[in-house]
Amino acid sequence: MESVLELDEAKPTILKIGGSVITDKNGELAARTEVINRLAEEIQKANTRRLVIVHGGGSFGHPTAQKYGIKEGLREETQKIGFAETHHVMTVLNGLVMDSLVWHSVPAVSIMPSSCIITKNGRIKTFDDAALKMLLGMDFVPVLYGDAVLDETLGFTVLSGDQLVAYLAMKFNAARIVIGVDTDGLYDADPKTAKNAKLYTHLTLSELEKVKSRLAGSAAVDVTGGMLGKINELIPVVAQGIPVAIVNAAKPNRTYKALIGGSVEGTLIEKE
Ligand code: IP8
Repeated sequence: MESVLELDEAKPTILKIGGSVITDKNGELAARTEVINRLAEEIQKANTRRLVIVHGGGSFGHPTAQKYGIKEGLREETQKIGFAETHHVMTVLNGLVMDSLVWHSVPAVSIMPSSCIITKNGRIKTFDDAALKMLLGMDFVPVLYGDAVLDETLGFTVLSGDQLVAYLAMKFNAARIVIGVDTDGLYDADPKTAKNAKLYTHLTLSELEKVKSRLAGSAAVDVTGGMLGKINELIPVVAQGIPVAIVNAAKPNRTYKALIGGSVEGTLIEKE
């Protein structure tokens, strides 16, 4: 069966760009500027109407957040500089993404999640989305990212780009989500370690739920943690009828092709 992503230009498209695509996760503060530039070119070429971009943290947000235990919340004063540092390095990575988008003539405007979102126990509780709505209505391209945010119960925490994508898609009734990762899509095992890992080209909601329980029950939880987290966020989105395309954004043109719609080179997830 051919996996085809339908386009509805009146509704927003949410594009997630994985931190592992735009940074080198083995380094520290190691941006892949050539990849960022290529993606900016693809985004400009696709010229998608009502596009929202969310990017991840990669080797910017994650090592700092981990060093200070930011996700687990505020327990001691010394973590405060860690919260500030985690947020700051995300603004640095965001600056590099913005630089590239704007110089490629994409009318992108950055929205800082830590300034408009408060979570409760790690889940988004309030989101002041007035600016985002207005930007979208004026055909700007709002750009958000995983960030260190304030949390009503924990003091602060880490908000993943994946939670943000799912939240935005449901809140704005998105036409579709495109997720750019550094593998060819969603596999039945980690393709980086399992040689015979099989790529899913199309999944329904019930098949996705089965994949989730397989991944959750396998010994490979650690290595697939990122993908399992994504699946958890995506299940309610797909249940709401929003299709999701997972493509390899590290390879040229896959993101462009997913953005212009039609046949998906990767994994397409649909309700039925
Ligand atoms: O890479 C996390 O965003 P993600 C951002 O989308 C931070 O999980 C601050 C680590």
